[in-house]
Parts: sequence; C-alpha cells; structure tokens
Amino acid sequence: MIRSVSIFFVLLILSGCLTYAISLQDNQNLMIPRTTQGVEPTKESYYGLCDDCLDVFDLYTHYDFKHTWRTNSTWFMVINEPGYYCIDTNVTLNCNGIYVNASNVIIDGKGHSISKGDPIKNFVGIHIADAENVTVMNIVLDWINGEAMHISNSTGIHIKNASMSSSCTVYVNSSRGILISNSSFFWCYMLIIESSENVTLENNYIYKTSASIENSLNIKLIGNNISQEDVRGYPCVVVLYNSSRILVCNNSFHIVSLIVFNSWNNTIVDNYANGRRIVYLENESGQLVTGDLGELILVGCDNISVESVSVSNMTLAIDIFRSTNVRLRNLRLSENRLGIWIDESEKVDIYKSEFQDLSIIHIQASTGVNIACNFFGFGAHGIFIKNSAEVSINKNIFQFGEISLLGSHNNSISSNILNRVRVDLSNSYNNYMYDNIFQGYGLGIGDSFSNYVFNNTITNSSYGIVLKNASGNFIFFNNFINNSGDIVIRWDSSNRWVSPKALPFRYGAETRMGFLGNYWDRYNGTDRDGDGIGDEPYLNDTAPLISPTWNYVIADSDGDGVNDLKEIAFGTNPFVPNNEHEEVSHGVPIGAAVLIVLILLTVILVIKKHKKLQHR
Ligand SMILES: [Ca+2]
Ligand SMILES: [Ca+2]
Ligand SMILES: [Ca+2]
Repeated sequence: MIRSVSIFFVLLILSGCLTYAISLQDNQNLMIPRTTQGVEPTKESYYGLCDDCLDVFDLYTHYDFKHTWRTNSTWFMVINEPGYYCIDTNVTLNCNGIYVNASNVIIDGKGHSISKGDPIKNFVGIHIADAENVTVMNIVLDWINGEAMHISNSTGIHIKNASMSSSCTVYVNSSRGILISNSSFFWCYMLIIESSENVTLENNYIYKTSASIENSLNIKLIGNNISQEDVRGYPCVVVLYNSSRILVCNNSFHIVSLIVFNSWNNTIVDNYANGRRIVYLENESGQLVTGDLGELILVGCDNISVESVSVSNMTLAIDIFRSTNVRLRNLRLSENRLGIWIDESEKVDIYKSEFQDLSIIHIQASTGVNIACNFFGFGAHGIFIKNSAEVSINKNIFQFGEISLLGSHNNSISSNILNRVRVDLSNSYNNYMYDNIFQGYGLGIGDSFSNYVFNNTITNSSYGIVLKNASGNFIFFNNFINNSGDIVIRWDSSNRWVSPKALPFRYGAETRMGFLGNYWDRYNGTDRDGDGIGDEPYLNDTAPLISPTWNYVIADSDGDGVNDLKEIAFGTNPFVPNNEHEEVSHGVPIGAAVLIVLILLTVILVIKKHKKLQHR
C-alpha cells in the first residue's frame, strides 16, 4: 500500500509536466530587460516537479480502511446467519451496505445495484469479516468513494459477476482462498490484496483501476483485461510489492504497467501489453532482450543486454529492480509516462537511445548508472535521481525537460547540450557539472553543498543560477551569456565564485598562475594588466574573466589526461599524474572549437527567431 498509493502521486505530479510543456515560449526571456538579478523561476519550475513527486513516493499515505465500517456503524443489512440472501431491487444508501460475519452465505444481487448516495462519507458497500464460504454474485456496487468491498480475516470467498465502480476501492486483507472472477472494476481507485494467500483474480475486466498486491503469497492473476484509455490520463499500474509466488498469466494489459518491487519467485508469462509481449526476467543472467515489447521487467538480474527495444504507450516501459550490469542500448521509448525506472540497482548503462514524449528516467537508491549519448526529444521529460550515487549523465542532447538530483552525491552531469532543461540539485553534495551548454534554463541549487559547477555555458535563461540556502558550492570558469539575469540568491547562500585553487592558464601570449572566476557578459570592468582577469569584482566573483572561457588555455600540467581545472575540481594533484580518477579522464570535454560552433548556432537561431517575431 505504501508504495502503490504513492506511485500514483508520483505519476500524478509528473503529469504536471504537461501543462508546463504547453506554456513554454522559445526565448521569450530575450524580451525581459537584463539585470544582474535574474527572474526567479516559479516553485514548480525550480523545485516543485521532481522533488515533490519523489518525496511523496516514500510517504505512508495509507487509507484507514480497517476502521471505516466501525466508525459508521449503521448498516443497511447485517448477515450473521448462514443462508441464501437475495436483493430484489436497486437501492441507494446513505449508510454502509451489507455486513457479513457468518459462514456459508450466498448473496445474490440478481443483477441489482447498491449505490452509495453520499459521495463524501466513507461507507463500505459489502464487508465480509471473519467468515468462511461466502459467495457474492450478480451485483452492481456503484460506490463513489469509500470501499465497495472489504474482505477481512476470511476464507473461501467467491465474488463473481460483480461490478464495482466510481473511485472506490476493493480491499482484501488477511484472507485466504479468495476467488474474484468474471467481474468488472470500472474507474475504481484501487484493488488491494494485502497480507493474504491464495487469492485468484480471473477473467475480470479491470478498467482505469490499479491493483496492488502487497505482503501476499500465492496470488494468481489469470486472463484479466487490465486497461485504461490514455497514457496521459490518470495513471494506473499493477504493483507487486513484498510478495512472492505470484502467477501473472494470459493477461492483456493496455497502457497499465506491471511493476515489481521486492517480490520474488514469480511466474509472469504469456502476458501482452498493447498487443506486444511483456518480458519478465527474474534472477536471470547472460540474456539478450530485443524487439518491440509491451513492457520489460528485470528483477534480481545480472549481466543483461537490452538492445533495439521499443516500448510505447505504457505507464512504465522498463522496470529494473535490484539488478546489476544491465546494458540498454538503441532503445526507443515514446509516449510512456515513465520510460525507465531503476531501483536498488547497480551498473546500468543507457546508451544511444531515444526518449520522446514523457518517458522519464527515474533512478533511486542505485549506483553506477551511466546515461550517455542519448537523445531526449521535445516532449521528453528528463531524468530524476533520488538517493543515488555515481550516476553519470554524459554527452546527451536534451530538447526539453528536467534533470533533478535529490539527496544524491558523487554524480556527474557533463558535456551535455541542455536545451530548455532545468537542472536542479536539492539536498545533494559532491556533484560535478561541467562542460555543459545550458540554453533557455539555468541551474538551480537548493540546500546543497560542495558541488562543482565549471566550464559550462549558460545562455538565454531568465536566470543563470538560482541558489537557495546553498553554501560551499564552487561555481567557476563558466560563461554567463545573454541571460536576462545572472544569479538569484535566496536565504543564506554563500558560495565560491572562483576556482578552488590558483592554477596555471594562458591568456593571450602569456601563461600565468591565478584564480579563475566566471565570464559574465554584462561585466564591464577593466583589465589593466591584460591577464584576462577583471580588475573589479563582479557580484561575489573576485576574478571575473574578461572574455569567454575558450580564450583561456588550461594545461594538463602532469600530462595524465585530466586538465588542471578538472584536477582542482576533483581534488587530484594537477602536477602529479593520477590514476585514481580514471573515470574523469575518459569524459572528453567539449573543446573550445565545438563550444564556439554551438554558441554560434544558438546565436543564429536566436537571431532568426527574433527576426520572425519582428516580421509578425
Ligand atoms: Ca587583470
Ligand atoms: Ca592532469
Ligand atoms: Ca594529476
């Protein structure tokens, strides 16, 4: 319940991205008069999106199902003796429905409906408690909100030809030997099976309804039709959580995804999503997965290659739980609410893949995830990283979205082209952002320390960097060009705007030793000694660069393949060859020439755009 409920919140909040996509205007910030103080992004643009949705994932938002019937003690009907009970007419109730605590009972609705008259009160439709051998059939529970059906501490219960609808829940708790068949669940909030054994859901129609199987054993889902109409609507999932020996067989999924958390010894076979097969691998190694899939689920796997796989139109396309050495390449994920979910995993590579239309990568409690050389299209929504380390985002092109780090450290974002991508750090430390080009949005750092931001170019943003309650971060050797404001500082933020140490650099003909600040295009200080460092400070930058960074040559003094600037950022010795940071050395920085070309392209695009606007 913990996770399943909160997954909804995650997805629901992610859906906020959609409105944000629509409201964007290209380079509209060019119209804003330029000041040194940028325009602070709104809450949802800066913090809101990721950090709220990720936090909520861990919240224990449990409905207090177990007590609802006691607090509303009025029942339309109480059955405490065995027998055959019929319902001969449709009824609308302003109280609880039928309470069964006798065994050997049959309730036959004969096709009639029991409707909940009060949409607010938390009434229960049918509650079967401490009973054995009860059948409920041919009944319609039109039960807006509250629980349509609650089965607790019971055995041998059969629900058949029943229909339940209207944002209600169906809750099976601490029960065994339950069969729910040939029934429909239409627009229910959730179907929950908790702490139960031998529960079978067979041949049901489950529409716009999520199902959660938690702390349960020997549960069977067979031949159900589980669907919703729109990937952008209210997201639905089927979650297996802390459960084992689950059989999921011959089900037809449409948009709704199956998600497996910490559940083992499952048999998941012959299922289809959107007409394509669902691949489930548990405790496998050395496998190659390829082709157009409905969904891919890896649980406890090692050494898996996933190549040329496409998944579209699912709530979640690829679910990776507690797996290691997974290589994903040439994927094409589009129109999925979540593209890849990586949880409690290590060493996952996502390479040369394409993400379109939502398809968010969500990484949590994982280490060693490398995301390189991918393309994130105009509708893709980026990467969320929570409580993870050693995630590398390198050489990707983003057209839109957000990269968000929450409670994460020792991650790097390098050599990416970030068009209209918000990069936010929250409660994160020792992260490295370098050699990136930010266009349209800058960088936000909140409640974070010891992060290193260097050799980036930030252009065309309404703010360059936003710092909120963030101290001890190093921001140096970046270019701030054509932003309507350079920095926004909120609360107690004190950071360092020059290189952590002095280093040798060449500017013009001479090589000198000194601290390097940032290039700010609106800085108009003098440089009387011609060393490339301005004579007056700019804001808190005591060594502002007089021209963009590509006019300064940074050496690799010890010839170990890592330039002195990076050595200083990574804390290695620029004068002693080092091997301890080899991962740094194979991140090829964007060279000055490439940078210039990219900036020229940007400028051309901006001019074109501007001209277009003038012509209107
Ligand atoms: Ca100077
Ligand atoms: Ca070096
Ligand atoms: Ca060195």
